[in-house]
Amino acid sequence: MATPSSKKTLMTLYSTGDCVYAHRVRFVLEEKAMEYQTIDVDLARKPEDLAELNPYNQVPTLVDRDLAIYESVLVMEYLDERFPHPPLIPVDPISRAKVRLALLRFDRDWFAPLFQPGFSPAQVEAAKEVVRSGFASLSTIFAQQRFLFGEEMTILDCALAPLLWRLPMLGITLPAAAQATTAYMERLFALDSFQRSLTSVEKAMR
Ligand SMILES: N[C@@H](CCC(=O)N[C@@H](CS)C(=O)NCC(=O)O)C(=O)O
Repeated sequence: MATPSSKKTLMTLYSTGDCVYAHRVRFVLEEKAMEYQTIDVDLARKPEDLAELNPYNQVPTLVDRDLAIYESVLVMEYLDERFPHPPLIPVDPISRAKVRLALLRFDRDWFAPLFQPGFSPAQVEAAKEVVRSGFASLSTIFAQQRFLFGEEMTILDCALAPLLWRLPMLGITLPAAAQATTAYMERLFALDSFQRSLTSVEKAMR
């Protein structure tokens, strides 16, 4: 019989059905085969405790026992350290630094203009072209290796997959020559963990 002390406390993810950043975290949680519960936040009427847990009052916010952690990249890193299998961050310092720098660049140059407020329509259009040509030039990498950082999946792939999923919604079409990127994208989408990460809103995006 379960005693109070043996009861498992599920992690709680504050998420929305369409948030590209929360999608990253859902993907990592599924890749790690974690059990968790989701609080589906209505951003127009946020639950009061969200601001207590996260001073920025945003999703994704993950609560793991006494810890509330936010910022999708920090949450992905925390999950990888707390649940090391399968590993999603390389072990050597130089590779780790490279992965972190790439995440920073993708967030600033690709995600921010497309998913953050404060950008003009012209900046958004310019960012779409940057993303389209960026994924096209990554084709040379995907022609040689299965994932962005090598043969194993990393948090870089977990960060990019939700953007790739949203390309049709954003009106971004990959050029025909970017076949290897398209194959990479299909490989990610075919993963059980990715399929499980999708909310009903996201399922309807494609
Ligand atoms: N840099 C943050 C961005 C999170 C973010 O922008 N979340 C949006 C939803 S996709 C949000 O909570 N917006 C409501 C608000 O800022 O008040 C991350 O990577 O987690």
